[in-house]
Amino acid sequence: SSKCILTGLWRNELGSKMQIQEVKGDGTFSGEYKTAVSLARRPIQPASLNGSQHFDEAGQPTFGFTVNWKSFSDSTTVFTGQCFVDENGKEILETMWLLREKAKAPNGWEATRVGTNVFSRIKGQNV
Ligand code: B9F
Repeated sequence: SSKCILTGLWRNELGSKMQIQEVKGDGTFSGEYKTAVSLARRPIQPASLNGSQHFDEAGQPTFGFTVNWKSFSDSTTVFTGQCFVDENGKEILETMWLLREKAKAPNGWEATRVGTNVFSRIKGQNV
């Protein structure tokens, strides 16, 4: 079928990869995020992710997940997006993200970054 389930291995246009494990009956899932980019002094480490997806009859579900960069940074990124499947069965995840950098005090205008990422499924790695 053309229904998109997030389980599997995905790569975005930056080269970052994420592995999403089994999506549970209530739509929740967890996995691992390996960012290809970082501005931290400490080396990049895999980060845990936790999220939730809808189950959509049309197979183009929305979802959200949180990445906790705790192994090398005090910051947190949230992603929200939607899975689309084209007529050839190719799946993409169209997302936007917000990254909160730890600030020393409230009201810091500079503490949140925003952006977009598009993920494609890495072939043969959908289990
Ligand atoms: O580089 C980020 C970071 C946070 C605090 C010090 C370094 C951690 C990695 C974020 C990776 C982002 C991108 N990767 C990807 O696949 S998450 C959204 C993008 N999509 C310096 C200070 C605050 C940010 C950078 Fe930092």
